[in-house]
Amino acid sequence: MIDQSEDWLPFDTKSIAREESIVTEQPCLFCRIVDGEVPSEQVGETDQALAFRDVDPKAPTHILVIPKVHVATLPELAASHPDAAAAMLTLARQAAADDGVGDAYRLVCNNGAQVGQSVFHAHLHVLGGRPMTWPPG
Ligand code: DGP
Repeated sequence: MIDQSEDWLPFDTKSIAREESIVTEQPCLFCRIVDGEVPSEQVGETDQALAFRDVDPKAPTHILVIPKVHVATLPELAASHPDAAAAMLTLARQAAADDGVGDAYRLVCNNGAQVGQSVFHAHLHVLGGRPMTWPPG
């Protein structure tokens, strides 16, 4: 009978796997932008939120507003850090006004991979500066 347990091994395989995942796990892109490790064109900041231009703009104004704290989705952020979620809305409005579109902007939150979320750090898209159709695709 083969002993399939790992008890006989002279080291703790579970803790090695844990450490390897810490080393190999990709750090969150937007956390790296918050930390300044990844450059971005910042257009606004508060103590809880950051606004910067989307690298692949879909409108003349296309700004991303993110919380500085790492939470994967906006609904989760609203539950765990409601003040940071409110700060995002305030900063979105300010960033749109500063970008010259006043209060005529669309806020988009792609919540979940199935509807287009590709970065799992909560964010709002602030879109403006051109006519928009409804419903979105
Ligand atoms: P979403 O697909 O809803 O998760 O939006 C993520 C957005 O992030 C997408 O519109 C492109 C943008 N993005 C991805 N990588 C970068 C980056 O390195 N810098 C900036 N400024 N935006 C990025």
